[in-house]
Amino acid sequence: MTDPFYITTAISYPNGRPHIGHAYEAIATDAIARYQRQLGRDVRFLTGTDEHGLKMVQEARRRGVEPRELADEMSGYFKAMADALNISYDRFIRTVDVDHHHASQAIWQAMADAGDLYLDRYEGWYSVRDEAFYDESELTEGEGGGKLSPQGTPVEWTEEETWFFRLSKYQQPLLDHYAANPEFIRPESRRNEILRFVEGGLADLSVSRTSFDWGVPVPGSPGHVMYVWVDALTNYLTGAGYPDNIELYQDYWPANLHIIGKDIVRFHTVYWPAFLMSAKLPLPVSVFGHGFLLNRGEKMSKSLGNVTDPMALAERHGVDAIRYFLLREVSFGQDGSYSEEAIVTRCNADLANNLGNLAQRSLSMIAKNCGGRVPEAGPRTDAEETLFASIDRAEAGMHEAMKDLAIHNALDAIWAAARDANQYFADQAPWAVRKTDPARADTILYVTAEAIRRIAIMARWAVPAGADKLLDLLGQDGDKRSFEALGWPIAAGEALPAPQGVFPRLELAEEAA
Ligand code: ME8
Repeated sequence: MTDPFYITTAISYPNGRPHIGHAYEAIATDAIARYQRQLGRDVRFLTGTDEHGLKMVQEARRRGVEPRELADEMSGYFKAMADALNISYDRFIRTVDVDHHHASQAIWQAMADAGDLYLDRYEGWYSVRDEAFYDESELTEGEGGGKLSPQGTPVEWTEEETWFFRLSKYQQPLLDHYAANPEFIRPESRRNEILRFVEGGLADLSVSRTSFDWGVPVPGSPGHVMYVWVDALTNYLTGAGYPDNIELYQDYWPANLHIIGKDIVRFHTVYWPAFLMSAKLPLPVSVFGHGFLLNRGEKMSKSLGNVTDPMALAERHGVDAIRYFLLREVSFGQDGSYSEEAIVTRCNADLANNLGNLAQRSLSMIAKNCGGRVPEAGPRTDAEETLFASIDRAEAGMHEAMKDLAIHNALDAIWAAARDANQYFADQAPWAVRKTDPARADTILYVTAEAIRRIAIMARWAVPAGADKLLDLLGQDGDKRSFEALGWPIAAGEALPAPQGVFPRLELAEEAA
């Protein structure tokens, strides 16, 4: 396998429909996956749903259905969202899949063989909303007198016989791993948080449940199902063929990048590597904890009634607009805020007025004045040199930013070139120049088309539909859209299809205005 790159999202709980936070994570991960493909890497991209656990059991009970029925229905909405948002996953995994049960039991057996599992009685606090155990010292007093987890969710006292995993044994190996691999936890702020947590000591972890049966059965231990996070984390291995599909596994494990939200960094950078160490499996290269999306600066919640349906937003404004807004406006790694006004303002400025308008004007002139063929370019002036230097800078800036997964900075770099291309077109005014110097007007149109081509290739991983439409309008085949193709200038004489609008202007919806 040449240069494999295995990337994953978290798998979402399908106890309700997807919200915009789920859409954000899928879009950001997809952008990185597409970027890596354009670099020429052999990308495998996994996403899906996390269907076991008490949270699902309780929601199903509330609705008067079986957990499986709830999971089937809601998982369908997550898959439909991924498809609608142009998420280029290779597999949509469901933790009810047969091969996933098999993988979970295999890693369990490996941890048992390592002597890391023992039966004992669990007595402690559990948050169903977080599907997490908490130490008494981590809890705070809620307003109603009940105790709250560090995430602000209610906890309940739990007592049952369960299997335990010797997490305590892995404190030092984990600290050693963090020290030797600074890239393992990103960004830096999350890394520091985890270092402090692990340095504080690790208690063994309860990893099975006996009070309900909606989960992966523990091998050889009737009545026990695995703690939902044990099977959930294992999805990344299932998606790489573990344990039976040796070929897939050898190609893609260990994963290069797990993209997850900031609330579940502990599971991914403490429990997960400890399970893998115990099972003697290689660790993922990097875990990146992104921030949370806030609705006009406020946390989304059902009780506030401000949970946004990403599908409705995408239907109203278009998929590329939602993708571009979230990727450009939120500093990747930090929290970000969205509102309809902000989406409309940002997308009209960058997509419609800037790139879309430039393409529409220049391609219409090529259609009208150059017989619909890319014109010949004559000698370049300083104006052309300056524009191409700006595009070169954008390319370098994009790659530099993406090394740190600074997606927003990568887009900022690309759009600086788009602004310069617009300025070039306005300053050079080919419509006026044509009256006195048609050859020079042709050069300006050629250079503009070439600039749009390069910008579209650079923007493709973020706004795939619109960028591909631009490349169609420029007569560029599918094999001319990787980053390598940035160095293959558009050919004069190329016959172009009739120009069409790309990136339409957005209107603010009535109710949001
Ligand atoms: O945590 N903004 O599932 P989940 C941005 N099943 N991201 C958000 C968000 C918001 N407002 N709300 C949630 C789970 N997320 C587990 C994961 S992985 C082996 C198991 C992110 O449906 C959240 O941080 O609660 C997580 O990465 C993902 O959405 C799924 O959240």
